[in-house]
Amino acid sequence: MYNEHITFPKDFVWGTAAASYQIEGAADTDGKGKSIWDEFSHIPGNIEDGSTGDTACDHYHRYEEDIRLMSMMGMKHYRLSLSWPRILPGGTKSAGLNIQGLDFYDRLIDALLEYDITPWVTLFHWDLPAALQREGGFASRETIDAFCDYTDIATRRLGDRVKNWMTFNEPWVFSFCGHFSGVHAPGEKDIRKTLAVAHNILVAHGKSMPIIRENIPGAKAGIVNNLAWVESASHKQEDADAARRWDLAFNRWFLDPLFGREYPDEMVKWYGEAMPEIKAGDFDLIAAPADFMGINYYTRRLVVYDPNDNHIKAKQVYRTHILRAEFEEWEIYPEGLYHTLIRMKEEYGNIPIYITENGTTCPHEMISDDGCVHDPLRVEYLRRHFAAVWQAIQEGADARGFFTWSFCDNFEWAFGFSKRFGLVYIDYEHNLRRIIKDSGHFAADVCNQNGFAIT
Ligand code: IFM
Repeated sequence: MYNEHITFPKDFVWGTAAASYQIEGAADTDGKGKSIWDEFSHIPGNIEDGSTGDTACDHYHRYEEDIRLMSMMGMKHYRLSLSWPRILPGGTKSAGLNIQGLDFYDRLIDALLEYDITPWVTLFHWDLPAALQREGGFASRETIDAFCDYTDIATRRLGDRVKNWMTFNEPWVFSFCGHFSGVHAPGEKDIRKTLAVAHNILVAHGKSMPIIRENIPGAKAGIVNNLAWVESASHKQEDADAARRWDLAFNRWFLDPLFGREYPDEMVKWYGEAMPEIKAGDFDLIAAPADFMGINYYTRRLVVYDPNDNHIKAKQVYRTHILRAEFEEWEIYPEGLYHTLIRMKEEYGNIPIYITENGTTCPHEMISDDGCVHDPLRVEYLRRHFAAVWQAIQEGADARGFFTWSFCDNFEWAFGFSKRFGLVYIDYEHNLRRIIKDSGHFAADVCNQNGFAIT
């Protein structure tokens, strides 16, 4: 038996992450406007367990307790998102600013800093003001301007204390799940709109980057993409082609234009008539230089050809013998994170990367008789993904930080509260009390030691 310690580079950033609609609650409090998720979650049938984010973890009122917990765990960084309609209830500057909303984020940021926790702020984690959706949402180019105004307001107010900014979280999920499969807000099913939304989000990202930089000298800014490692499930040519299309549509559709390469030709031809309007100069805007990219990585996609699929004629397959998390049959495949980081190094200029999300649900999580929450699968999942990042760093990938998803259990979108991703358990039955899970203690140890022992 040997005992070795994996040590991460000095200054490696360890933290946890969460998002406004998933944890804040206070849906109608202190002047907040409605978001598309407030409306979507209230439509019967949209959320698996019939829940809404009206109260969620009540972080709006319990943020101090949450930050104390983070601090007790030794977490030094926290990735949060702002709720756009809490700040601009009608979506636009002209519809009016809600000072109380900004005041909340002021208090939140101050409390983090008091506990020596560095805030990393995402401007858009899907809770678009409902008023903007009524005008076409991100399918309309006017929303790009509204986003820039919102960016300006948020960065002016918080920029003296927040230096790390992310424009959008997971453009793929927002555009495709919200506008193609319709399982997320706003619940549309239209490929033209989907591609327009994806394009306009990228343009909004590019247009807002200089605003962030102008308002905050020394700011670090970037976008967060959810990347999957895609492989063909067989050696058959049709499966290999399907896997290539999956990679193009899921990963490269976003990465290529962000890195100045426009959209991949093969997919442009594939989408044909459904392609969005691209204005002169859009690609230059999208490729605005970024300080880093956030990567949310959860699993590998094993893909086969599927003639019935109405998008790219491809579908994901699941193998039964491999280690998997319960959630959506997500395979536990840390090698995919390693490969993704190496790919960013080799194909996308080795931009500094932060793993802005990684984590898992576990089946049958509960409070044990000893009052603790034992989640060995999550501990194992995290250990393997931390190790994958470490390995990629040894091989030259510029990975600089890791935010575990999520700080606490929360509203998991269309699954409601039925899926738990937290390092901290939320007891929804008993006053939302918080209990640090075994995985929370493990992540805390890794953060405090900047690594862990492998035995
Ligand atoms: O909870 C989500 C998060 O909001 C975005 N990335 C994936 C997580 C788990 O599904």
